[in-house]
Amino acid sequence: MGLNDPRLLQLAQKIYGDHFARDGQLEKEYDDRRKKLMYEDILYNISFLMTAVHFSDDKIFTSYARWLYDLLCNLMTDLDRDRIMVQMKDHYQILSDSLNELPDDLLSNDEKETACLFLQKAISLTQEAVTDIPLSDDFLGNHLGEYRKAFLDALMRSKTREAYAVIDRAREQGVPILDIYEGILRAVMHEVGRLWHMNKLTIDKEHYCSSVTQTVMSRFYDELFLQPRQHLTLICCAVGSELHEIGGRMLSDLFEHNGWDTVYLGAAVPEKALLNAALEHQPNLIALSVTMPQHLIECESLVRAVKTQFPGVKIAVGGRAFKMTSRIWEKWPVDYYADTAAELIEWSQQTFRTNKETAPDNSSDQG
Ligand code: B12
Repeated sequence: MGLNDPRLLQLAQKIYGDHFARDGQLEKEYDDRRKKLMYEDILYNISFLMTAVHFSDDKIFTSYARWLYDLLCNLMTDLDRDRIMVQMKDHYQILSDSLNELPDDLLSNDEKETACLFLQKAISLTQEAVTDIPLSDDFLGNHLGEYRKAFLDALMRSKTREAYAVIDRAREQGVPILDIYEGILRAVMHEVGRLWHMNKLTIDKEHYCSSVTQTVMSRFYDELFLQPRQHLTLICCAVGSELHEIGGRMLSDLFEHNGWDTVYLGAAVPEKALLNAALEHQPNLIALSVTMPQHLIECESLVRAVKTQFPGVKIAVGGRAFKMTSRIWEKWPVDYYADTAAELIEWSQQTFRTNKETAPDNSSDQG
């Protein structure tokens, strides 16, 4: 078995051609530099495979396949891990299908069989590697860790139905909606952000994770909107040109689940629009969400405008941006800051119950 044999170069050229013929996307994803590197990699792959077969040691090939997958994920950060997996899987399959074309003096029939076996192992481990990423320490260290991991794994592999099934299972197994929202979905989205920051996840995958998370939440709407009413109104939104809106939406949904009437205005709400909404809906509480610190200036202006025009309305602020400050909310006329929706709900239960109990009951005077 000669690694420098010209027939191996021919094999590499065939594999290269077959791969482009099989997968129309490659032409768009690979510029000339990538094409050159791909061809070189095919030669490397063949030589590692031949070496592994020579020693009858699959690890020589599989450990290389794992290393190569990680390398490609780190180099081609415009492509998702699952897309790179598909490319590698196709490559190993085409290589496997092409081995028969090699003459026996280069690779005997037994060796071809062994090579095919090693290639199937490389395919399996590359498929598994899509979700094999170091996660942050506290991500799994909680009773909801198993659901978090399964939901994130499904998202990483773009398996929407599987992602839904994980959350359905959690609900069936008695996990309360509050824990599904703040214990699973929030934790997964924060992990998604960390993975994006570490270049382990593309922007389009981050968008996909956001949209699936939002549709998962909307699947609870029948349950959320059927709770007994408390006759209290919440307006919630994300301020400035803030596009991060899942946190605000989550908070609003959880208030609805607690019997509040909620008016959720979504992302990037201008000051005037919020003030109009406050006039129309006469809320008891306005919750403002800020994720990017550059929207804090608009948030402060909004807080002051609301307090001036609607002095009786309580205002709460929250979101990631506040965690990046030295407790800036203490300098603003806000009634409450909280890290989670659960904390704000608890505070509201105390605050508005007390208000109701201490409020003068004028009903008999009017009778
Ligand atoms: C999803 C996401 C997006 C989506 C948003 C989609 C959508 N429809 O909302 C998209 C793709 C649009 C996006 C865009 C960007 N993003 Co982004 N994004 C995220 C990500 C991964 C998750 C956000 C999320 O949904 N979290 C889940 C919710 C449930 O959690 P939460 O927002 O923290 O809300 C909870 C609490 O904070 C609290 N809370 C929230 N609001 C309020 C309000 C009150 C009153 C209270 C009491 C509590 C409260 O309760 C909520 C429930 O527990 C974060 C990572 C992260 N750590 O958050 C990055 C992240 C916020 N994004 C980041 C960046 C850099 C960007 C972009 C600039 C670039 C990019 N990634 O594409 C743009 C900027 C867009 C813009 N103009 O605003 C950075 C910000 C870094 C920084 N320096 O601040 C992060 C942290 C990613 C990272 N690790 O670097 N992003």
